[in-house]
Amino acid sequence: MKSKIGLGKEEYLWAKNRMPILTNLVRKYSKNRILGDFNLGMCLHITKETAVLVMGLAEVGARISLCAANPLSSKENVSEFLRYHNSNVDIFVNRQDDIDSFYNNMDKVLDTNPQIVTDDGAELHKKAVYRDQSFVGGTEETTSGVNRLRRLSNEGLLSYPVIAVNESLMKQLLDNGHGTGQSTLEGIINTTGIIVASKRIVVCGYGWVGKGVARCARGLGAKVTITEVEPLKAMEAFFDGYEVDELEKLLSINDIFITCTGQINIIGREHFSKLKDGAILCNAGHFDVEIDVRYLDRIYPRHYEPKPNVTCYTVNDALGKSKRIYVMTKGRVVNLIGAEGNSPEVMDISFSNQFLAIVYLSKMSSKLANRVYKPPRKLDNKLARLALSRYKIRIDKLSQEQKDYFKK
Ligand code: RBV
Repeated sequence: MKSKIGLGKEEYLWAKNRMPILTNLVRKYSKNRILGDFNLGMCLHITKETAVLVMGLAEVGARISLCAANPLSSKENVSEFLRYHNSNVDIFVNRQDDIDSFYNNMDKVLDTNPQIVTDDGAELHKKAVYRDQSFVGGTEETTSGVNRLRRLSNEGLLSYPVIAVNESLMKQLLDNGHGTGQSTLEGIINTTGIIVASKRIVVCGYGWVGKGVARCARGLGAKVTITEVEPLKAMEAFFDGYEVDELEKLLSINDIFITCTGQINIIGREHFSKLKDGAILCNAGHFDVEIDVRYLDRIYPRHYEPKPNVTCYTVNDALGKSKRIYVMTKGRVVNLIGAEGNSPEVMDISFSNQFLAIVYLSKMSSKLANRVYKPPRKLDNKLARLALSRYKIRIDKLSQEQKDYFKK
């Protein structure tokens, strides 16, 4: 039987072979060890794709301390592989779902005095603020994290520059817009084994992630309805051909609810008893706050797990009739816990962005203010060209006459 380390290595290599953009960047920068002796603190989902990023950073000279961005998303084989395969990588990850050690591990990463921190969800950034700890700079991978960092920045609490990798258009298009949609449906299918075709699915939130989830669900044959609070996004969803309605009206007639909002209590105590028997609830947003699982656990302590990653609660409706509702992956990121997260091809773009942002900070941070920066469009264009050449797609060039016409 193969060891966990051996299996982790195979997964790492599988991902690496599908992440050529990042691998080429690493090759290019490893000659002069561009991050030579730089100390990086990282809080990311510990997946095979993250292993490719971390091993790449070690190859260009960095020393890395890594902890998990979610108490349930770490892939054990991968963390075992990282633990034993690179002396430049320290990995702090414990038994799954142990919330105390999850946060303690962030402290352990910060205790190593990193010069640059990379986060997914801004928990590490937030902890650094509490600890009054500063860095050369930081990066942030996800929408919820960037929103938090902007709040910290507005309150004048940010003491170092942060590059919001999430706001690169390439990241939003591919990772948020396509990757998460597919991996969310994978999470639901892997975990429950249901057929999606014919199901009535509600997608709460029509941002980048909601759009991708809705598209994938519709592509698999579901009847999709969107809920929104922003009129422009609701109009967009309507003209993309979806039903749009208030959640309250949808509770009793839909089979699956997927939250993609970044907000709290999207499906809360006032909703559970109105759901139909057998309804499935899951969350694709970064934090486990969108479905009020804490309320369910408190009020229905006799819940049980009919299968891994599915919790069944029996609730009574207004007429006293009991029904079962199923919450997936404890209301946490269904795409990373129920499946493997976004595909290596998608993470190739996201993590190339991270890699370039870290290299940029290592050289340029003294020229930056203590605020949140959007990656420059120039970088997006560069990554788009690299991605097009990876897929052997050629595009046209403007003629001189056309360039002159634009100047007029
Ligand atoms: N995400 N990482 C993976 N396979 O490592 N999959 C998804 C992976 C990131 C993604 O970039 C998103 O912004 C974030 O997880 C949400 O926490």
